[in-house]
Amino acid sequence: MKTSDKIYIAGHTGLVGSAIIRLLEGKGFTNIVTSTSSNLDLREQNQVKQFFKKEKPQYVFLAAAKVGGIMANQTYPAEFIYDNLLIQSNIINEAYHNEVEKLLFLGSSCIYPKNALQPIREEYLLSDYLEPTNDAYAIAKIAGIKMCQAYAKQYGCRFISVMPTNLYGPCDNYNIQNAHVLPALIRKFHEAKIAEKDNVTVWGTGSPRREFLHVDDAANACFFLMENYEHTEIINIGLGKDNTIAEIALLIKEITRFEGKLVFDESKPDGTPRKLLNVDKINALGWHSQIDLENGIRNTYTDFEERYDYYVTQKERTVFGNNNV
Ligand code: GFB
Repeated sequence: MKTSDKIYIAGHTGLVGSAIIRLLEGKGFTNIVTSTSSNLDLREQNQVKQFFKKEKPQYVFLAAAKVGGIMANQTYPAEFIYDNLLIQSNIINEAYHNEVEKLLFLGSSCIYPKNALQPIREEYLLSDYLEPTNDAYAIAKIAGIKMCQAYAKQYGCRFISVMPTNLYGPCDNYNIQNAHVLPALIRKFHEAKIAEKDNVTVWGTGSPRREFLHVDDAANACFFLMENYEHTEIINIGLGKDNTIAEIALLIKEITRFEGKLVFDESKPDGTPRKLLNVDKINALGWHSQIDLENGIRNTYTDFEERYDYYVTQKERTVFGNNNV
């Protein structure tokens, strides 16, 4: 990509989209196109058609999706499947009709089977049953992958699909009911410290294992793959290490300097027992993550403290522009 190329970031206000914009601007890209959801509803076919016809982007990062944590996925499966199928189908189809040079579609590690062998290799896709708490979202993302592959096969489109692990960082969703675990716990511990509470509730048993990648690393990987990856097979993005939720909670407790106890609420779902991606494929191409978990969470907590009022007053952000895959 040249710095003058026209690049559309779908989902630019979300976790991933905003990180891609920070990265591109830092590299001197000057022709970035975005549109807010009040000006362009990506679920509306005709609006997306008009937008592509007018803007004619050369490259597309498809980071727009309806996303949320385990409870949001479990509570709103209809919205997760309907909105995501529409958003991605409209963008992928218009990218084809408007001769976009290359498109990168962001999937999610929840596309893999619930009981997949660990670390999860790309070829385990569709080899077994999905985790039921997020199967509607996962099916939508799998449809997006298959759509990119079908357009590549039938029309020769350069549409690639990348599968990031659980992400965190600036511009996340901090709405406790709908958020992913990391932002939810940052907010819970921070507010418990301020209110001098003696405990914080962590959902589930604390035993599930998750891999967390800082979103600036994920954005960096997306840029790298846009430049260096030409295959239709999916490719994982992760750092290759995981932790239990209890370990993550203890780390956040330490970083936020909360002095009380953790209480595990086992009435809340654990979700899939383990999600650790095999990242041999992207590592072999020459990309490696740069931000370790502790520094990444410290940086995220500093951003959260500095922009606390913004994060807690913002409208509920499950519709992405807010991608946290
Ligand atoms: O991040 P999370 O909501 O999503 O939850 P998943 C991860 C784990 O953290 C689960 C536990 O075992 C939760 O029970 N947990 C503990 C909490 N305390 C909390 C809390 O306060 N809030 C939340 N949210 N969890 C999502 C999928 O699965 O991962 C999405 O539902 C997407 O589709 C995303 O793929 C990356 O990792 O379980």
